[in-house]
Amino acid sequence: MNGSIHFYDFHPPVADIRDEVLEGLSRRPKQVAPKYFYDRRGSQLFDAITELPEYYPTRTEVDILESNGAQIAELLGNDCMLMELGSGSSRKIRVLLDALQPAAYVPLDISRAHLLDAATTLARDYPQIDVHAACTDYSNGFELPELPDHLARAAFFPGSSIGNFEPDDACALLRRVGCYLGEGGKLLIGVDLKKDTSTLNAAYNDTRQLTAAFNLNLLERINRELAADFQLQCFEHLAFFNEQAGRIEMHLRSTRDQQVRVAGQVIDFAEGESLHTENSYKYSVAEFQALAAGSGFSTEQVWTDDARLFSVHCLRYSG
Ligand code: AVI
Repeated sequence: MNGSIHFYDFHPPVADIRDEVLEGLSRRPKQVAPKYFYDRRGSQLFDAITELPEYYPTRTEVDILESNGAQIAELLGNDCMLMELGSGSSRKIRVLLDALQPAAYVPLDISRAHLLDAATTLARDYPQIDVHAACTDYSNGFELPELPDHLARAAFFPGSSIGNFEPDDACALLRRVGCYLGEGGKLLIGVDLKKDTSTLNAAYNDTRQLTAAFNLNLLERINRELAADFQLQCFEHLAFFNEQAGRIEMHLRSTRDQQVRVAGQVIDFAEGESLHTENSYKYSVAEFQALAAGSGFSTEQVWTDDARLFSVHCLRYSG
């Protein structure tokens, strides 16, 4: 059988990005959504972060997937159409493709160049699988191509990217995934677990400062795409676990009073003022199961590593 590759571009237009960034900069505290980290360089930096000794989530999740591939395949079923949210460099999916042998793979990602590279390589390496790659902001509605409707649907949402959404938004997103899957559809989702604060803080403050570079690259992207003049040396990376909220927060803190132009508007920053760039919620297994239940999913199976750093849940949508 010969697989084929289809590419669908639903990337938001620059005007939408400008409006959303300006709206975030007008808030108190200022904020920009983490989805804007992922231009080509941001995606490359994120890939490098996943290899860092301090950043345990990726290797732990891959270990869990590799150790439980046969059982995962049994629960998700072969020959399905497997959608992946936030596919990035599509590395983890290889473990699943090997175990599951789906008929079609539907990677969704907001980073166009990264998605295209990854989907092309994957289609070459797995010629028996049809690849339908869609560049889309899945956090904001669910724009999808026309897809074959004769295959059972399953979804994979790895990396604890669900933690980058506010709990209410996470619920709404899971509900949309459920509607796409239909009743009985399976979702395999990776969720980072609550743990000691020092391990969490180290994962977002690595000694090579790749996370700092990833955070600051957001300003470089805004400079390039929205005719802005952020001076990167006048902002510093700040990341810490907010125990009360149960999340890592990332910020860019202004090191001086300054004015920045963004798309023709002047934005004032006071010394010490922060631009909030990301939340990364951490859940206990029970907390996440409750969130999933609120979105119409029941738990079929949960796997964790021995140190209970990370969890992978197989969920079933019941509407
Ligand atoms: C993509 N996401 C799950 C990562 C996280 O851990 O929240 C993004 C990240 N931010 C800093 N390091 C990694």
